[in-house]
Order: sequence, then structure tokens, then C-alpha cells
Amino acid sequence: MAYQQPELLYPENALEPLISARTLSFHYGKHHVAYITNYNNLVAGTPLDNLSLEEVIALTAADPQKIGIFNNGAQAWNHSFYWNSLTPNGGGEPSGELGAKITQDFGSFDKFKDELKSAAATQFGSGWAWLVLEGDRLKIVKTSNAQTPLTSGQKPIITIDVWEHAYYLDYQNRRPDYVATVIDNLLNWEFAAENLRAAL
Ligand code: MN3
Repeated sequence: MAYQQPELLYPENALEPLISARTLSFHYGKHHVAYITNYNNLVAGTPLDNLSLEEVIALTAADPQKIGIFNNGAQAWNHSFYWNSLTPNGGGEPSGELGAKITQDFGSFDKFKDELKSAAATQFGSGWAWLVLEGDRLKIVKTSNAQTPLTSGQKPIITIDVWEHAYYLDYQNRRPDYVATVIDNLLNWEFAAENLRAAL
């Protein structure tokens, strides 16, 4: 079954001026579409075509012969997760179960923010910064290129894309400014809280 790109939950200009419509038109409309098209073309007519995207990612992660399927499939999944990790008028500090668990596992919300910023800023080259649940603890991890916490037994809660295509049109080389802006203004804590509830 072909993987369909999920619809954006907000218009392409809804994150302006923090992330421009121009960035989203390339990032959602070109980069993500290309990963999905490549993935669908690579699995079409193979036994993998009958499996879900998550199942194919798990099956191909450790198979060097299927690196193209893994890279495109994991990028398809990571980006769908990233679009939902953002929302206009997001950011701030989460309340409820998620807020309490962040304080419990990181010491404070500010310590959590510092750790997420540091992971996103120090990921060398292309990749992702994530809040994940591992066992019963929240932690921050970073992954390179198409790598995803799904293959490490971790449950993704929220993510920030730190590939240059995510920020270069708006922030050029200032990745830390993009990351701080996303954390302070755009993170979708409702999405994160749903993911935590489903993961616990
Ligand atoms: Mn991207």
C-alpha cells in the first residue's frame, strides 16, 4: 500500500514569520514529497508493499541492501511526525501529566529546554533532535540523517528537524536561533501529551 502524505494541520503560512511559507512550500511540498515518492517507488511490487511504513522501517533498519528503502521510509515518517510537532501559537510550558513528567525526569522545564537546545545545536550535520520515552523515562536524543528513535525501542514524543533545509531560507547558518524559536513558540505540546499518554 502506498504511503500517503498526511495533510498539514495548518496553512503553509501559519508559522510566519518564524518559519516562512517559502520554507514550508519546499520542505513539505518538495523534500517530504520526494522521500514519499521514492519510498513508494522502491517498495512497489515487493513483499514490503503489504506492510505499514512503521513495519518496513523496522525490517529494513539493519539491512544494508535496503538502505534506500530505509532512508526514504524513515524520512517520510520523521517528517510526518515533525509537522505535527509544530503548531501556530505553540511553545510555552506544558501542563498536566507531560509537564509533571518533564519536571520529574529533567529536574525542571528550563533544564529540559537547555538539553533539547544543546542536542539540536550539536547534532553534527543533518539530523533530528527528539524527546522520547525510553522505558518509563523521558530523555533527549539526537539522530543523524534518516535515523529514527523507532528503531531503538524508544517512543517519540516530539521532534525538531535540524537538516539545513528546515531553516536555511529563514535563518541561514543560525541553527541555534531556529531551534530556540521552535522551542519557545512552535512546539505542539498537545501532540506531545497525546504521544506520552499512548506510550505509557
Ligand atoms: Mn526535513
